[in-house]
Amino acid sequence: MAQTIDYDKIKEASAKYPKLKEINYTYGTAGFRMKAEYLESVIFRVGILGGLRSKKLNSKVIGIMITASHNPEADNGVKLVDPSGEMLEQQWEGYATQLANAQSDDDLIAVIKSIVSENGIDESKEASIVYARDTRPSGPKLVAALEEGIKAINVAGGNLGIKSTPQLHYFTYYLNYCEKPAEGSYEELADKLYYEKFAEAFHKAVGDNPCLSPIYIDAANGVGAPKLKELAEWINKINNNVLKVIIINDDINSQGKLNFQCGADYVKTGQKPPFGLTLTTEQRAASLDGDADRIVFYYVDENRTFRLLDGDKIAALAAGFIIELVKTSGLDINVGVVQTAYANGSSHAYLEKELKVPVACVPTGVKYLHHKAQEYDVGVYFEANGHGTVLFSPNALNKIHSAEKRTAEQEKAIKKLQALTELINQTVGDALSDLLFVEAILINRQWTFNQWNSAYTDLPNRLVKVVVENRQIFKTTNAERTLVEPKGLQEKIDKLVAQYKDGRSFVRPSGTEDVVRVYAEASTQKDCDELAFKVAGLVYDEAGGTGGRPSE
Ligand code: G16
Repeated sequence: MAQTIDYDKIKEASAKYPKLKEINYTYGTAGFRMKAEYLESVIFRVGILGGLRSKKLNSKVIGIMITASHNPEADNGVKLVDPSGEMLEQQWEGYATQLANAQSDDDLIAVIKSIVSENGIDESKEASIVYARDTRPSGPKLVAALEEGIKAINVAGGNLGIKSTPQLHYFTYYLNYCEKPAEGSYEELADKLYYEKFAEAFHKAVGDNPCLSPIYIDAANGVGAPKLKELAEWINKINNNVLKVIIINDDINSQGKLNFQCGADYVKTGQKPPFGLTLTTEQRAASLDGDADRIVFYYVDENRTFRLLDGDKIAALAAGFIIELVKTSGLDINVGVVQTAYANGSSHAYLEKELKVPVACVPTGVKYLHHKAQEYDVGVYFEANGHGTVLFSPNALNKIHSAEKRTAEQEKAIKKLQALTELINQTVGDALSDLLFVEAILINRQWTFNQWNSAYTDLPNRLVKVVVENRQIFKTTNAERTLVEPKGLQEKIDKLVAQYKDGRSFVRPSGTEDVVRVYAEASTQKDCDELAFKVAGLVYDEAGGTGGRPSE
């Protein structure tokens, strides 16, 4: 069927989804994200953009995910996924913003036409989109708007139903680059192929090593709960003794529970366990976020102190294990780590000085980390908030999968590396794949969380949110570590930081929430808290703070 764009049809359909006049939309850190009631017109238009992108890329399948991940339940959001399963190319983020802000239906048509002409898009190309949503109550209505957009541009759409964000990324990649899927609905296949792949890879990576104690998983009352349950069933179908997960905060049906007092963001920011979990010494636990693309681990040590094993610790564990395997295997492969400004100073020092691995720092957002990580043979990237993965370049994969004539020890290391390449979801950070990856390394090492944690000691750190009138006035440089605007504010922050031993602080506007984030670290928790709230107070006073002034 020829799929020429019918502009009258788009205009007619668009009349049902008028743009809200007062809102200026921005494609941010992870797509459009805000209160769900403002999103219908945006999501209708994202359906159209997905069709254009697919036509532009020679009919490759484009993914669209409706989620607001770690945000409160009342928010929602949408992002596009490129055919390789990676985030949308940045130039097209600009098109997304232009489309979302087109005021009238005529403006919308004009923007579509300009995208078509700038990109030399052949309107008659076939195009297809797959889409999914998380468990938010606003999801079905937004899916309906998306479907109208997809229909208006006359494109094939495959509804995957409720999925985790990484499942959507993986399935998009699978449809474009793997064998044609067997018969069956996409909704079922997207689960089956995902579970099968990661369950088998986990067994390979674990080998005959004994499993560890059970791990409590706080699923943030989100999509991770049913998906992890099913994944664990697949794993234990192969060998019943290898993974013991106890899932808590798994209520996806009661309103108001998603990410509320639980989940990876709550635990990382508050540095405390989620609601509903009391840990005894050495009991192991982890928290996912609302769409299961991040994970942080934690436990309580023998002094009853809460210990967080965040994205920095995951990066250290993964890089340490991979470097050791690469050395043993004798393969000529380089390893690098990518972090953001939120990486703890101690983790940076550990990676550079102890593991002697190059470390790059980029702005917040998986898209930045992912691209930087592609510069290494093996690029390990994790944001401190638990979002990340490991990328194996085609060169590394080739060496790992075709190595010949090796000693038994080298052979073993290569087999392990092979398994790891399959176990990690290389399309995007994935809480479930990361959980299996971490667990496999710990099983291989037979380490407790305490042993994992002992690699280095975090500098005390604190994250504070400040609500301001307009967060767009905050402009940063130097991988978000320095404020350029509002003018003069950085100098004032520097003066405060200089008063504290090992002090460091930076300020940046969030790309997913309507807040400015303040990060601080210092040699003691007291100093660090003091510094964080002094900087937050400064931001509040000098840059239009609203609501309450931040206080401890
Ligand atoms: C998203 C992004 C992450 C980012 C986080 C917070 O995560 O994918 O890369 O770290 O937002 O971003 P910001 O500080 O700009 O609000 P998620 O899990 O919410 O999709």
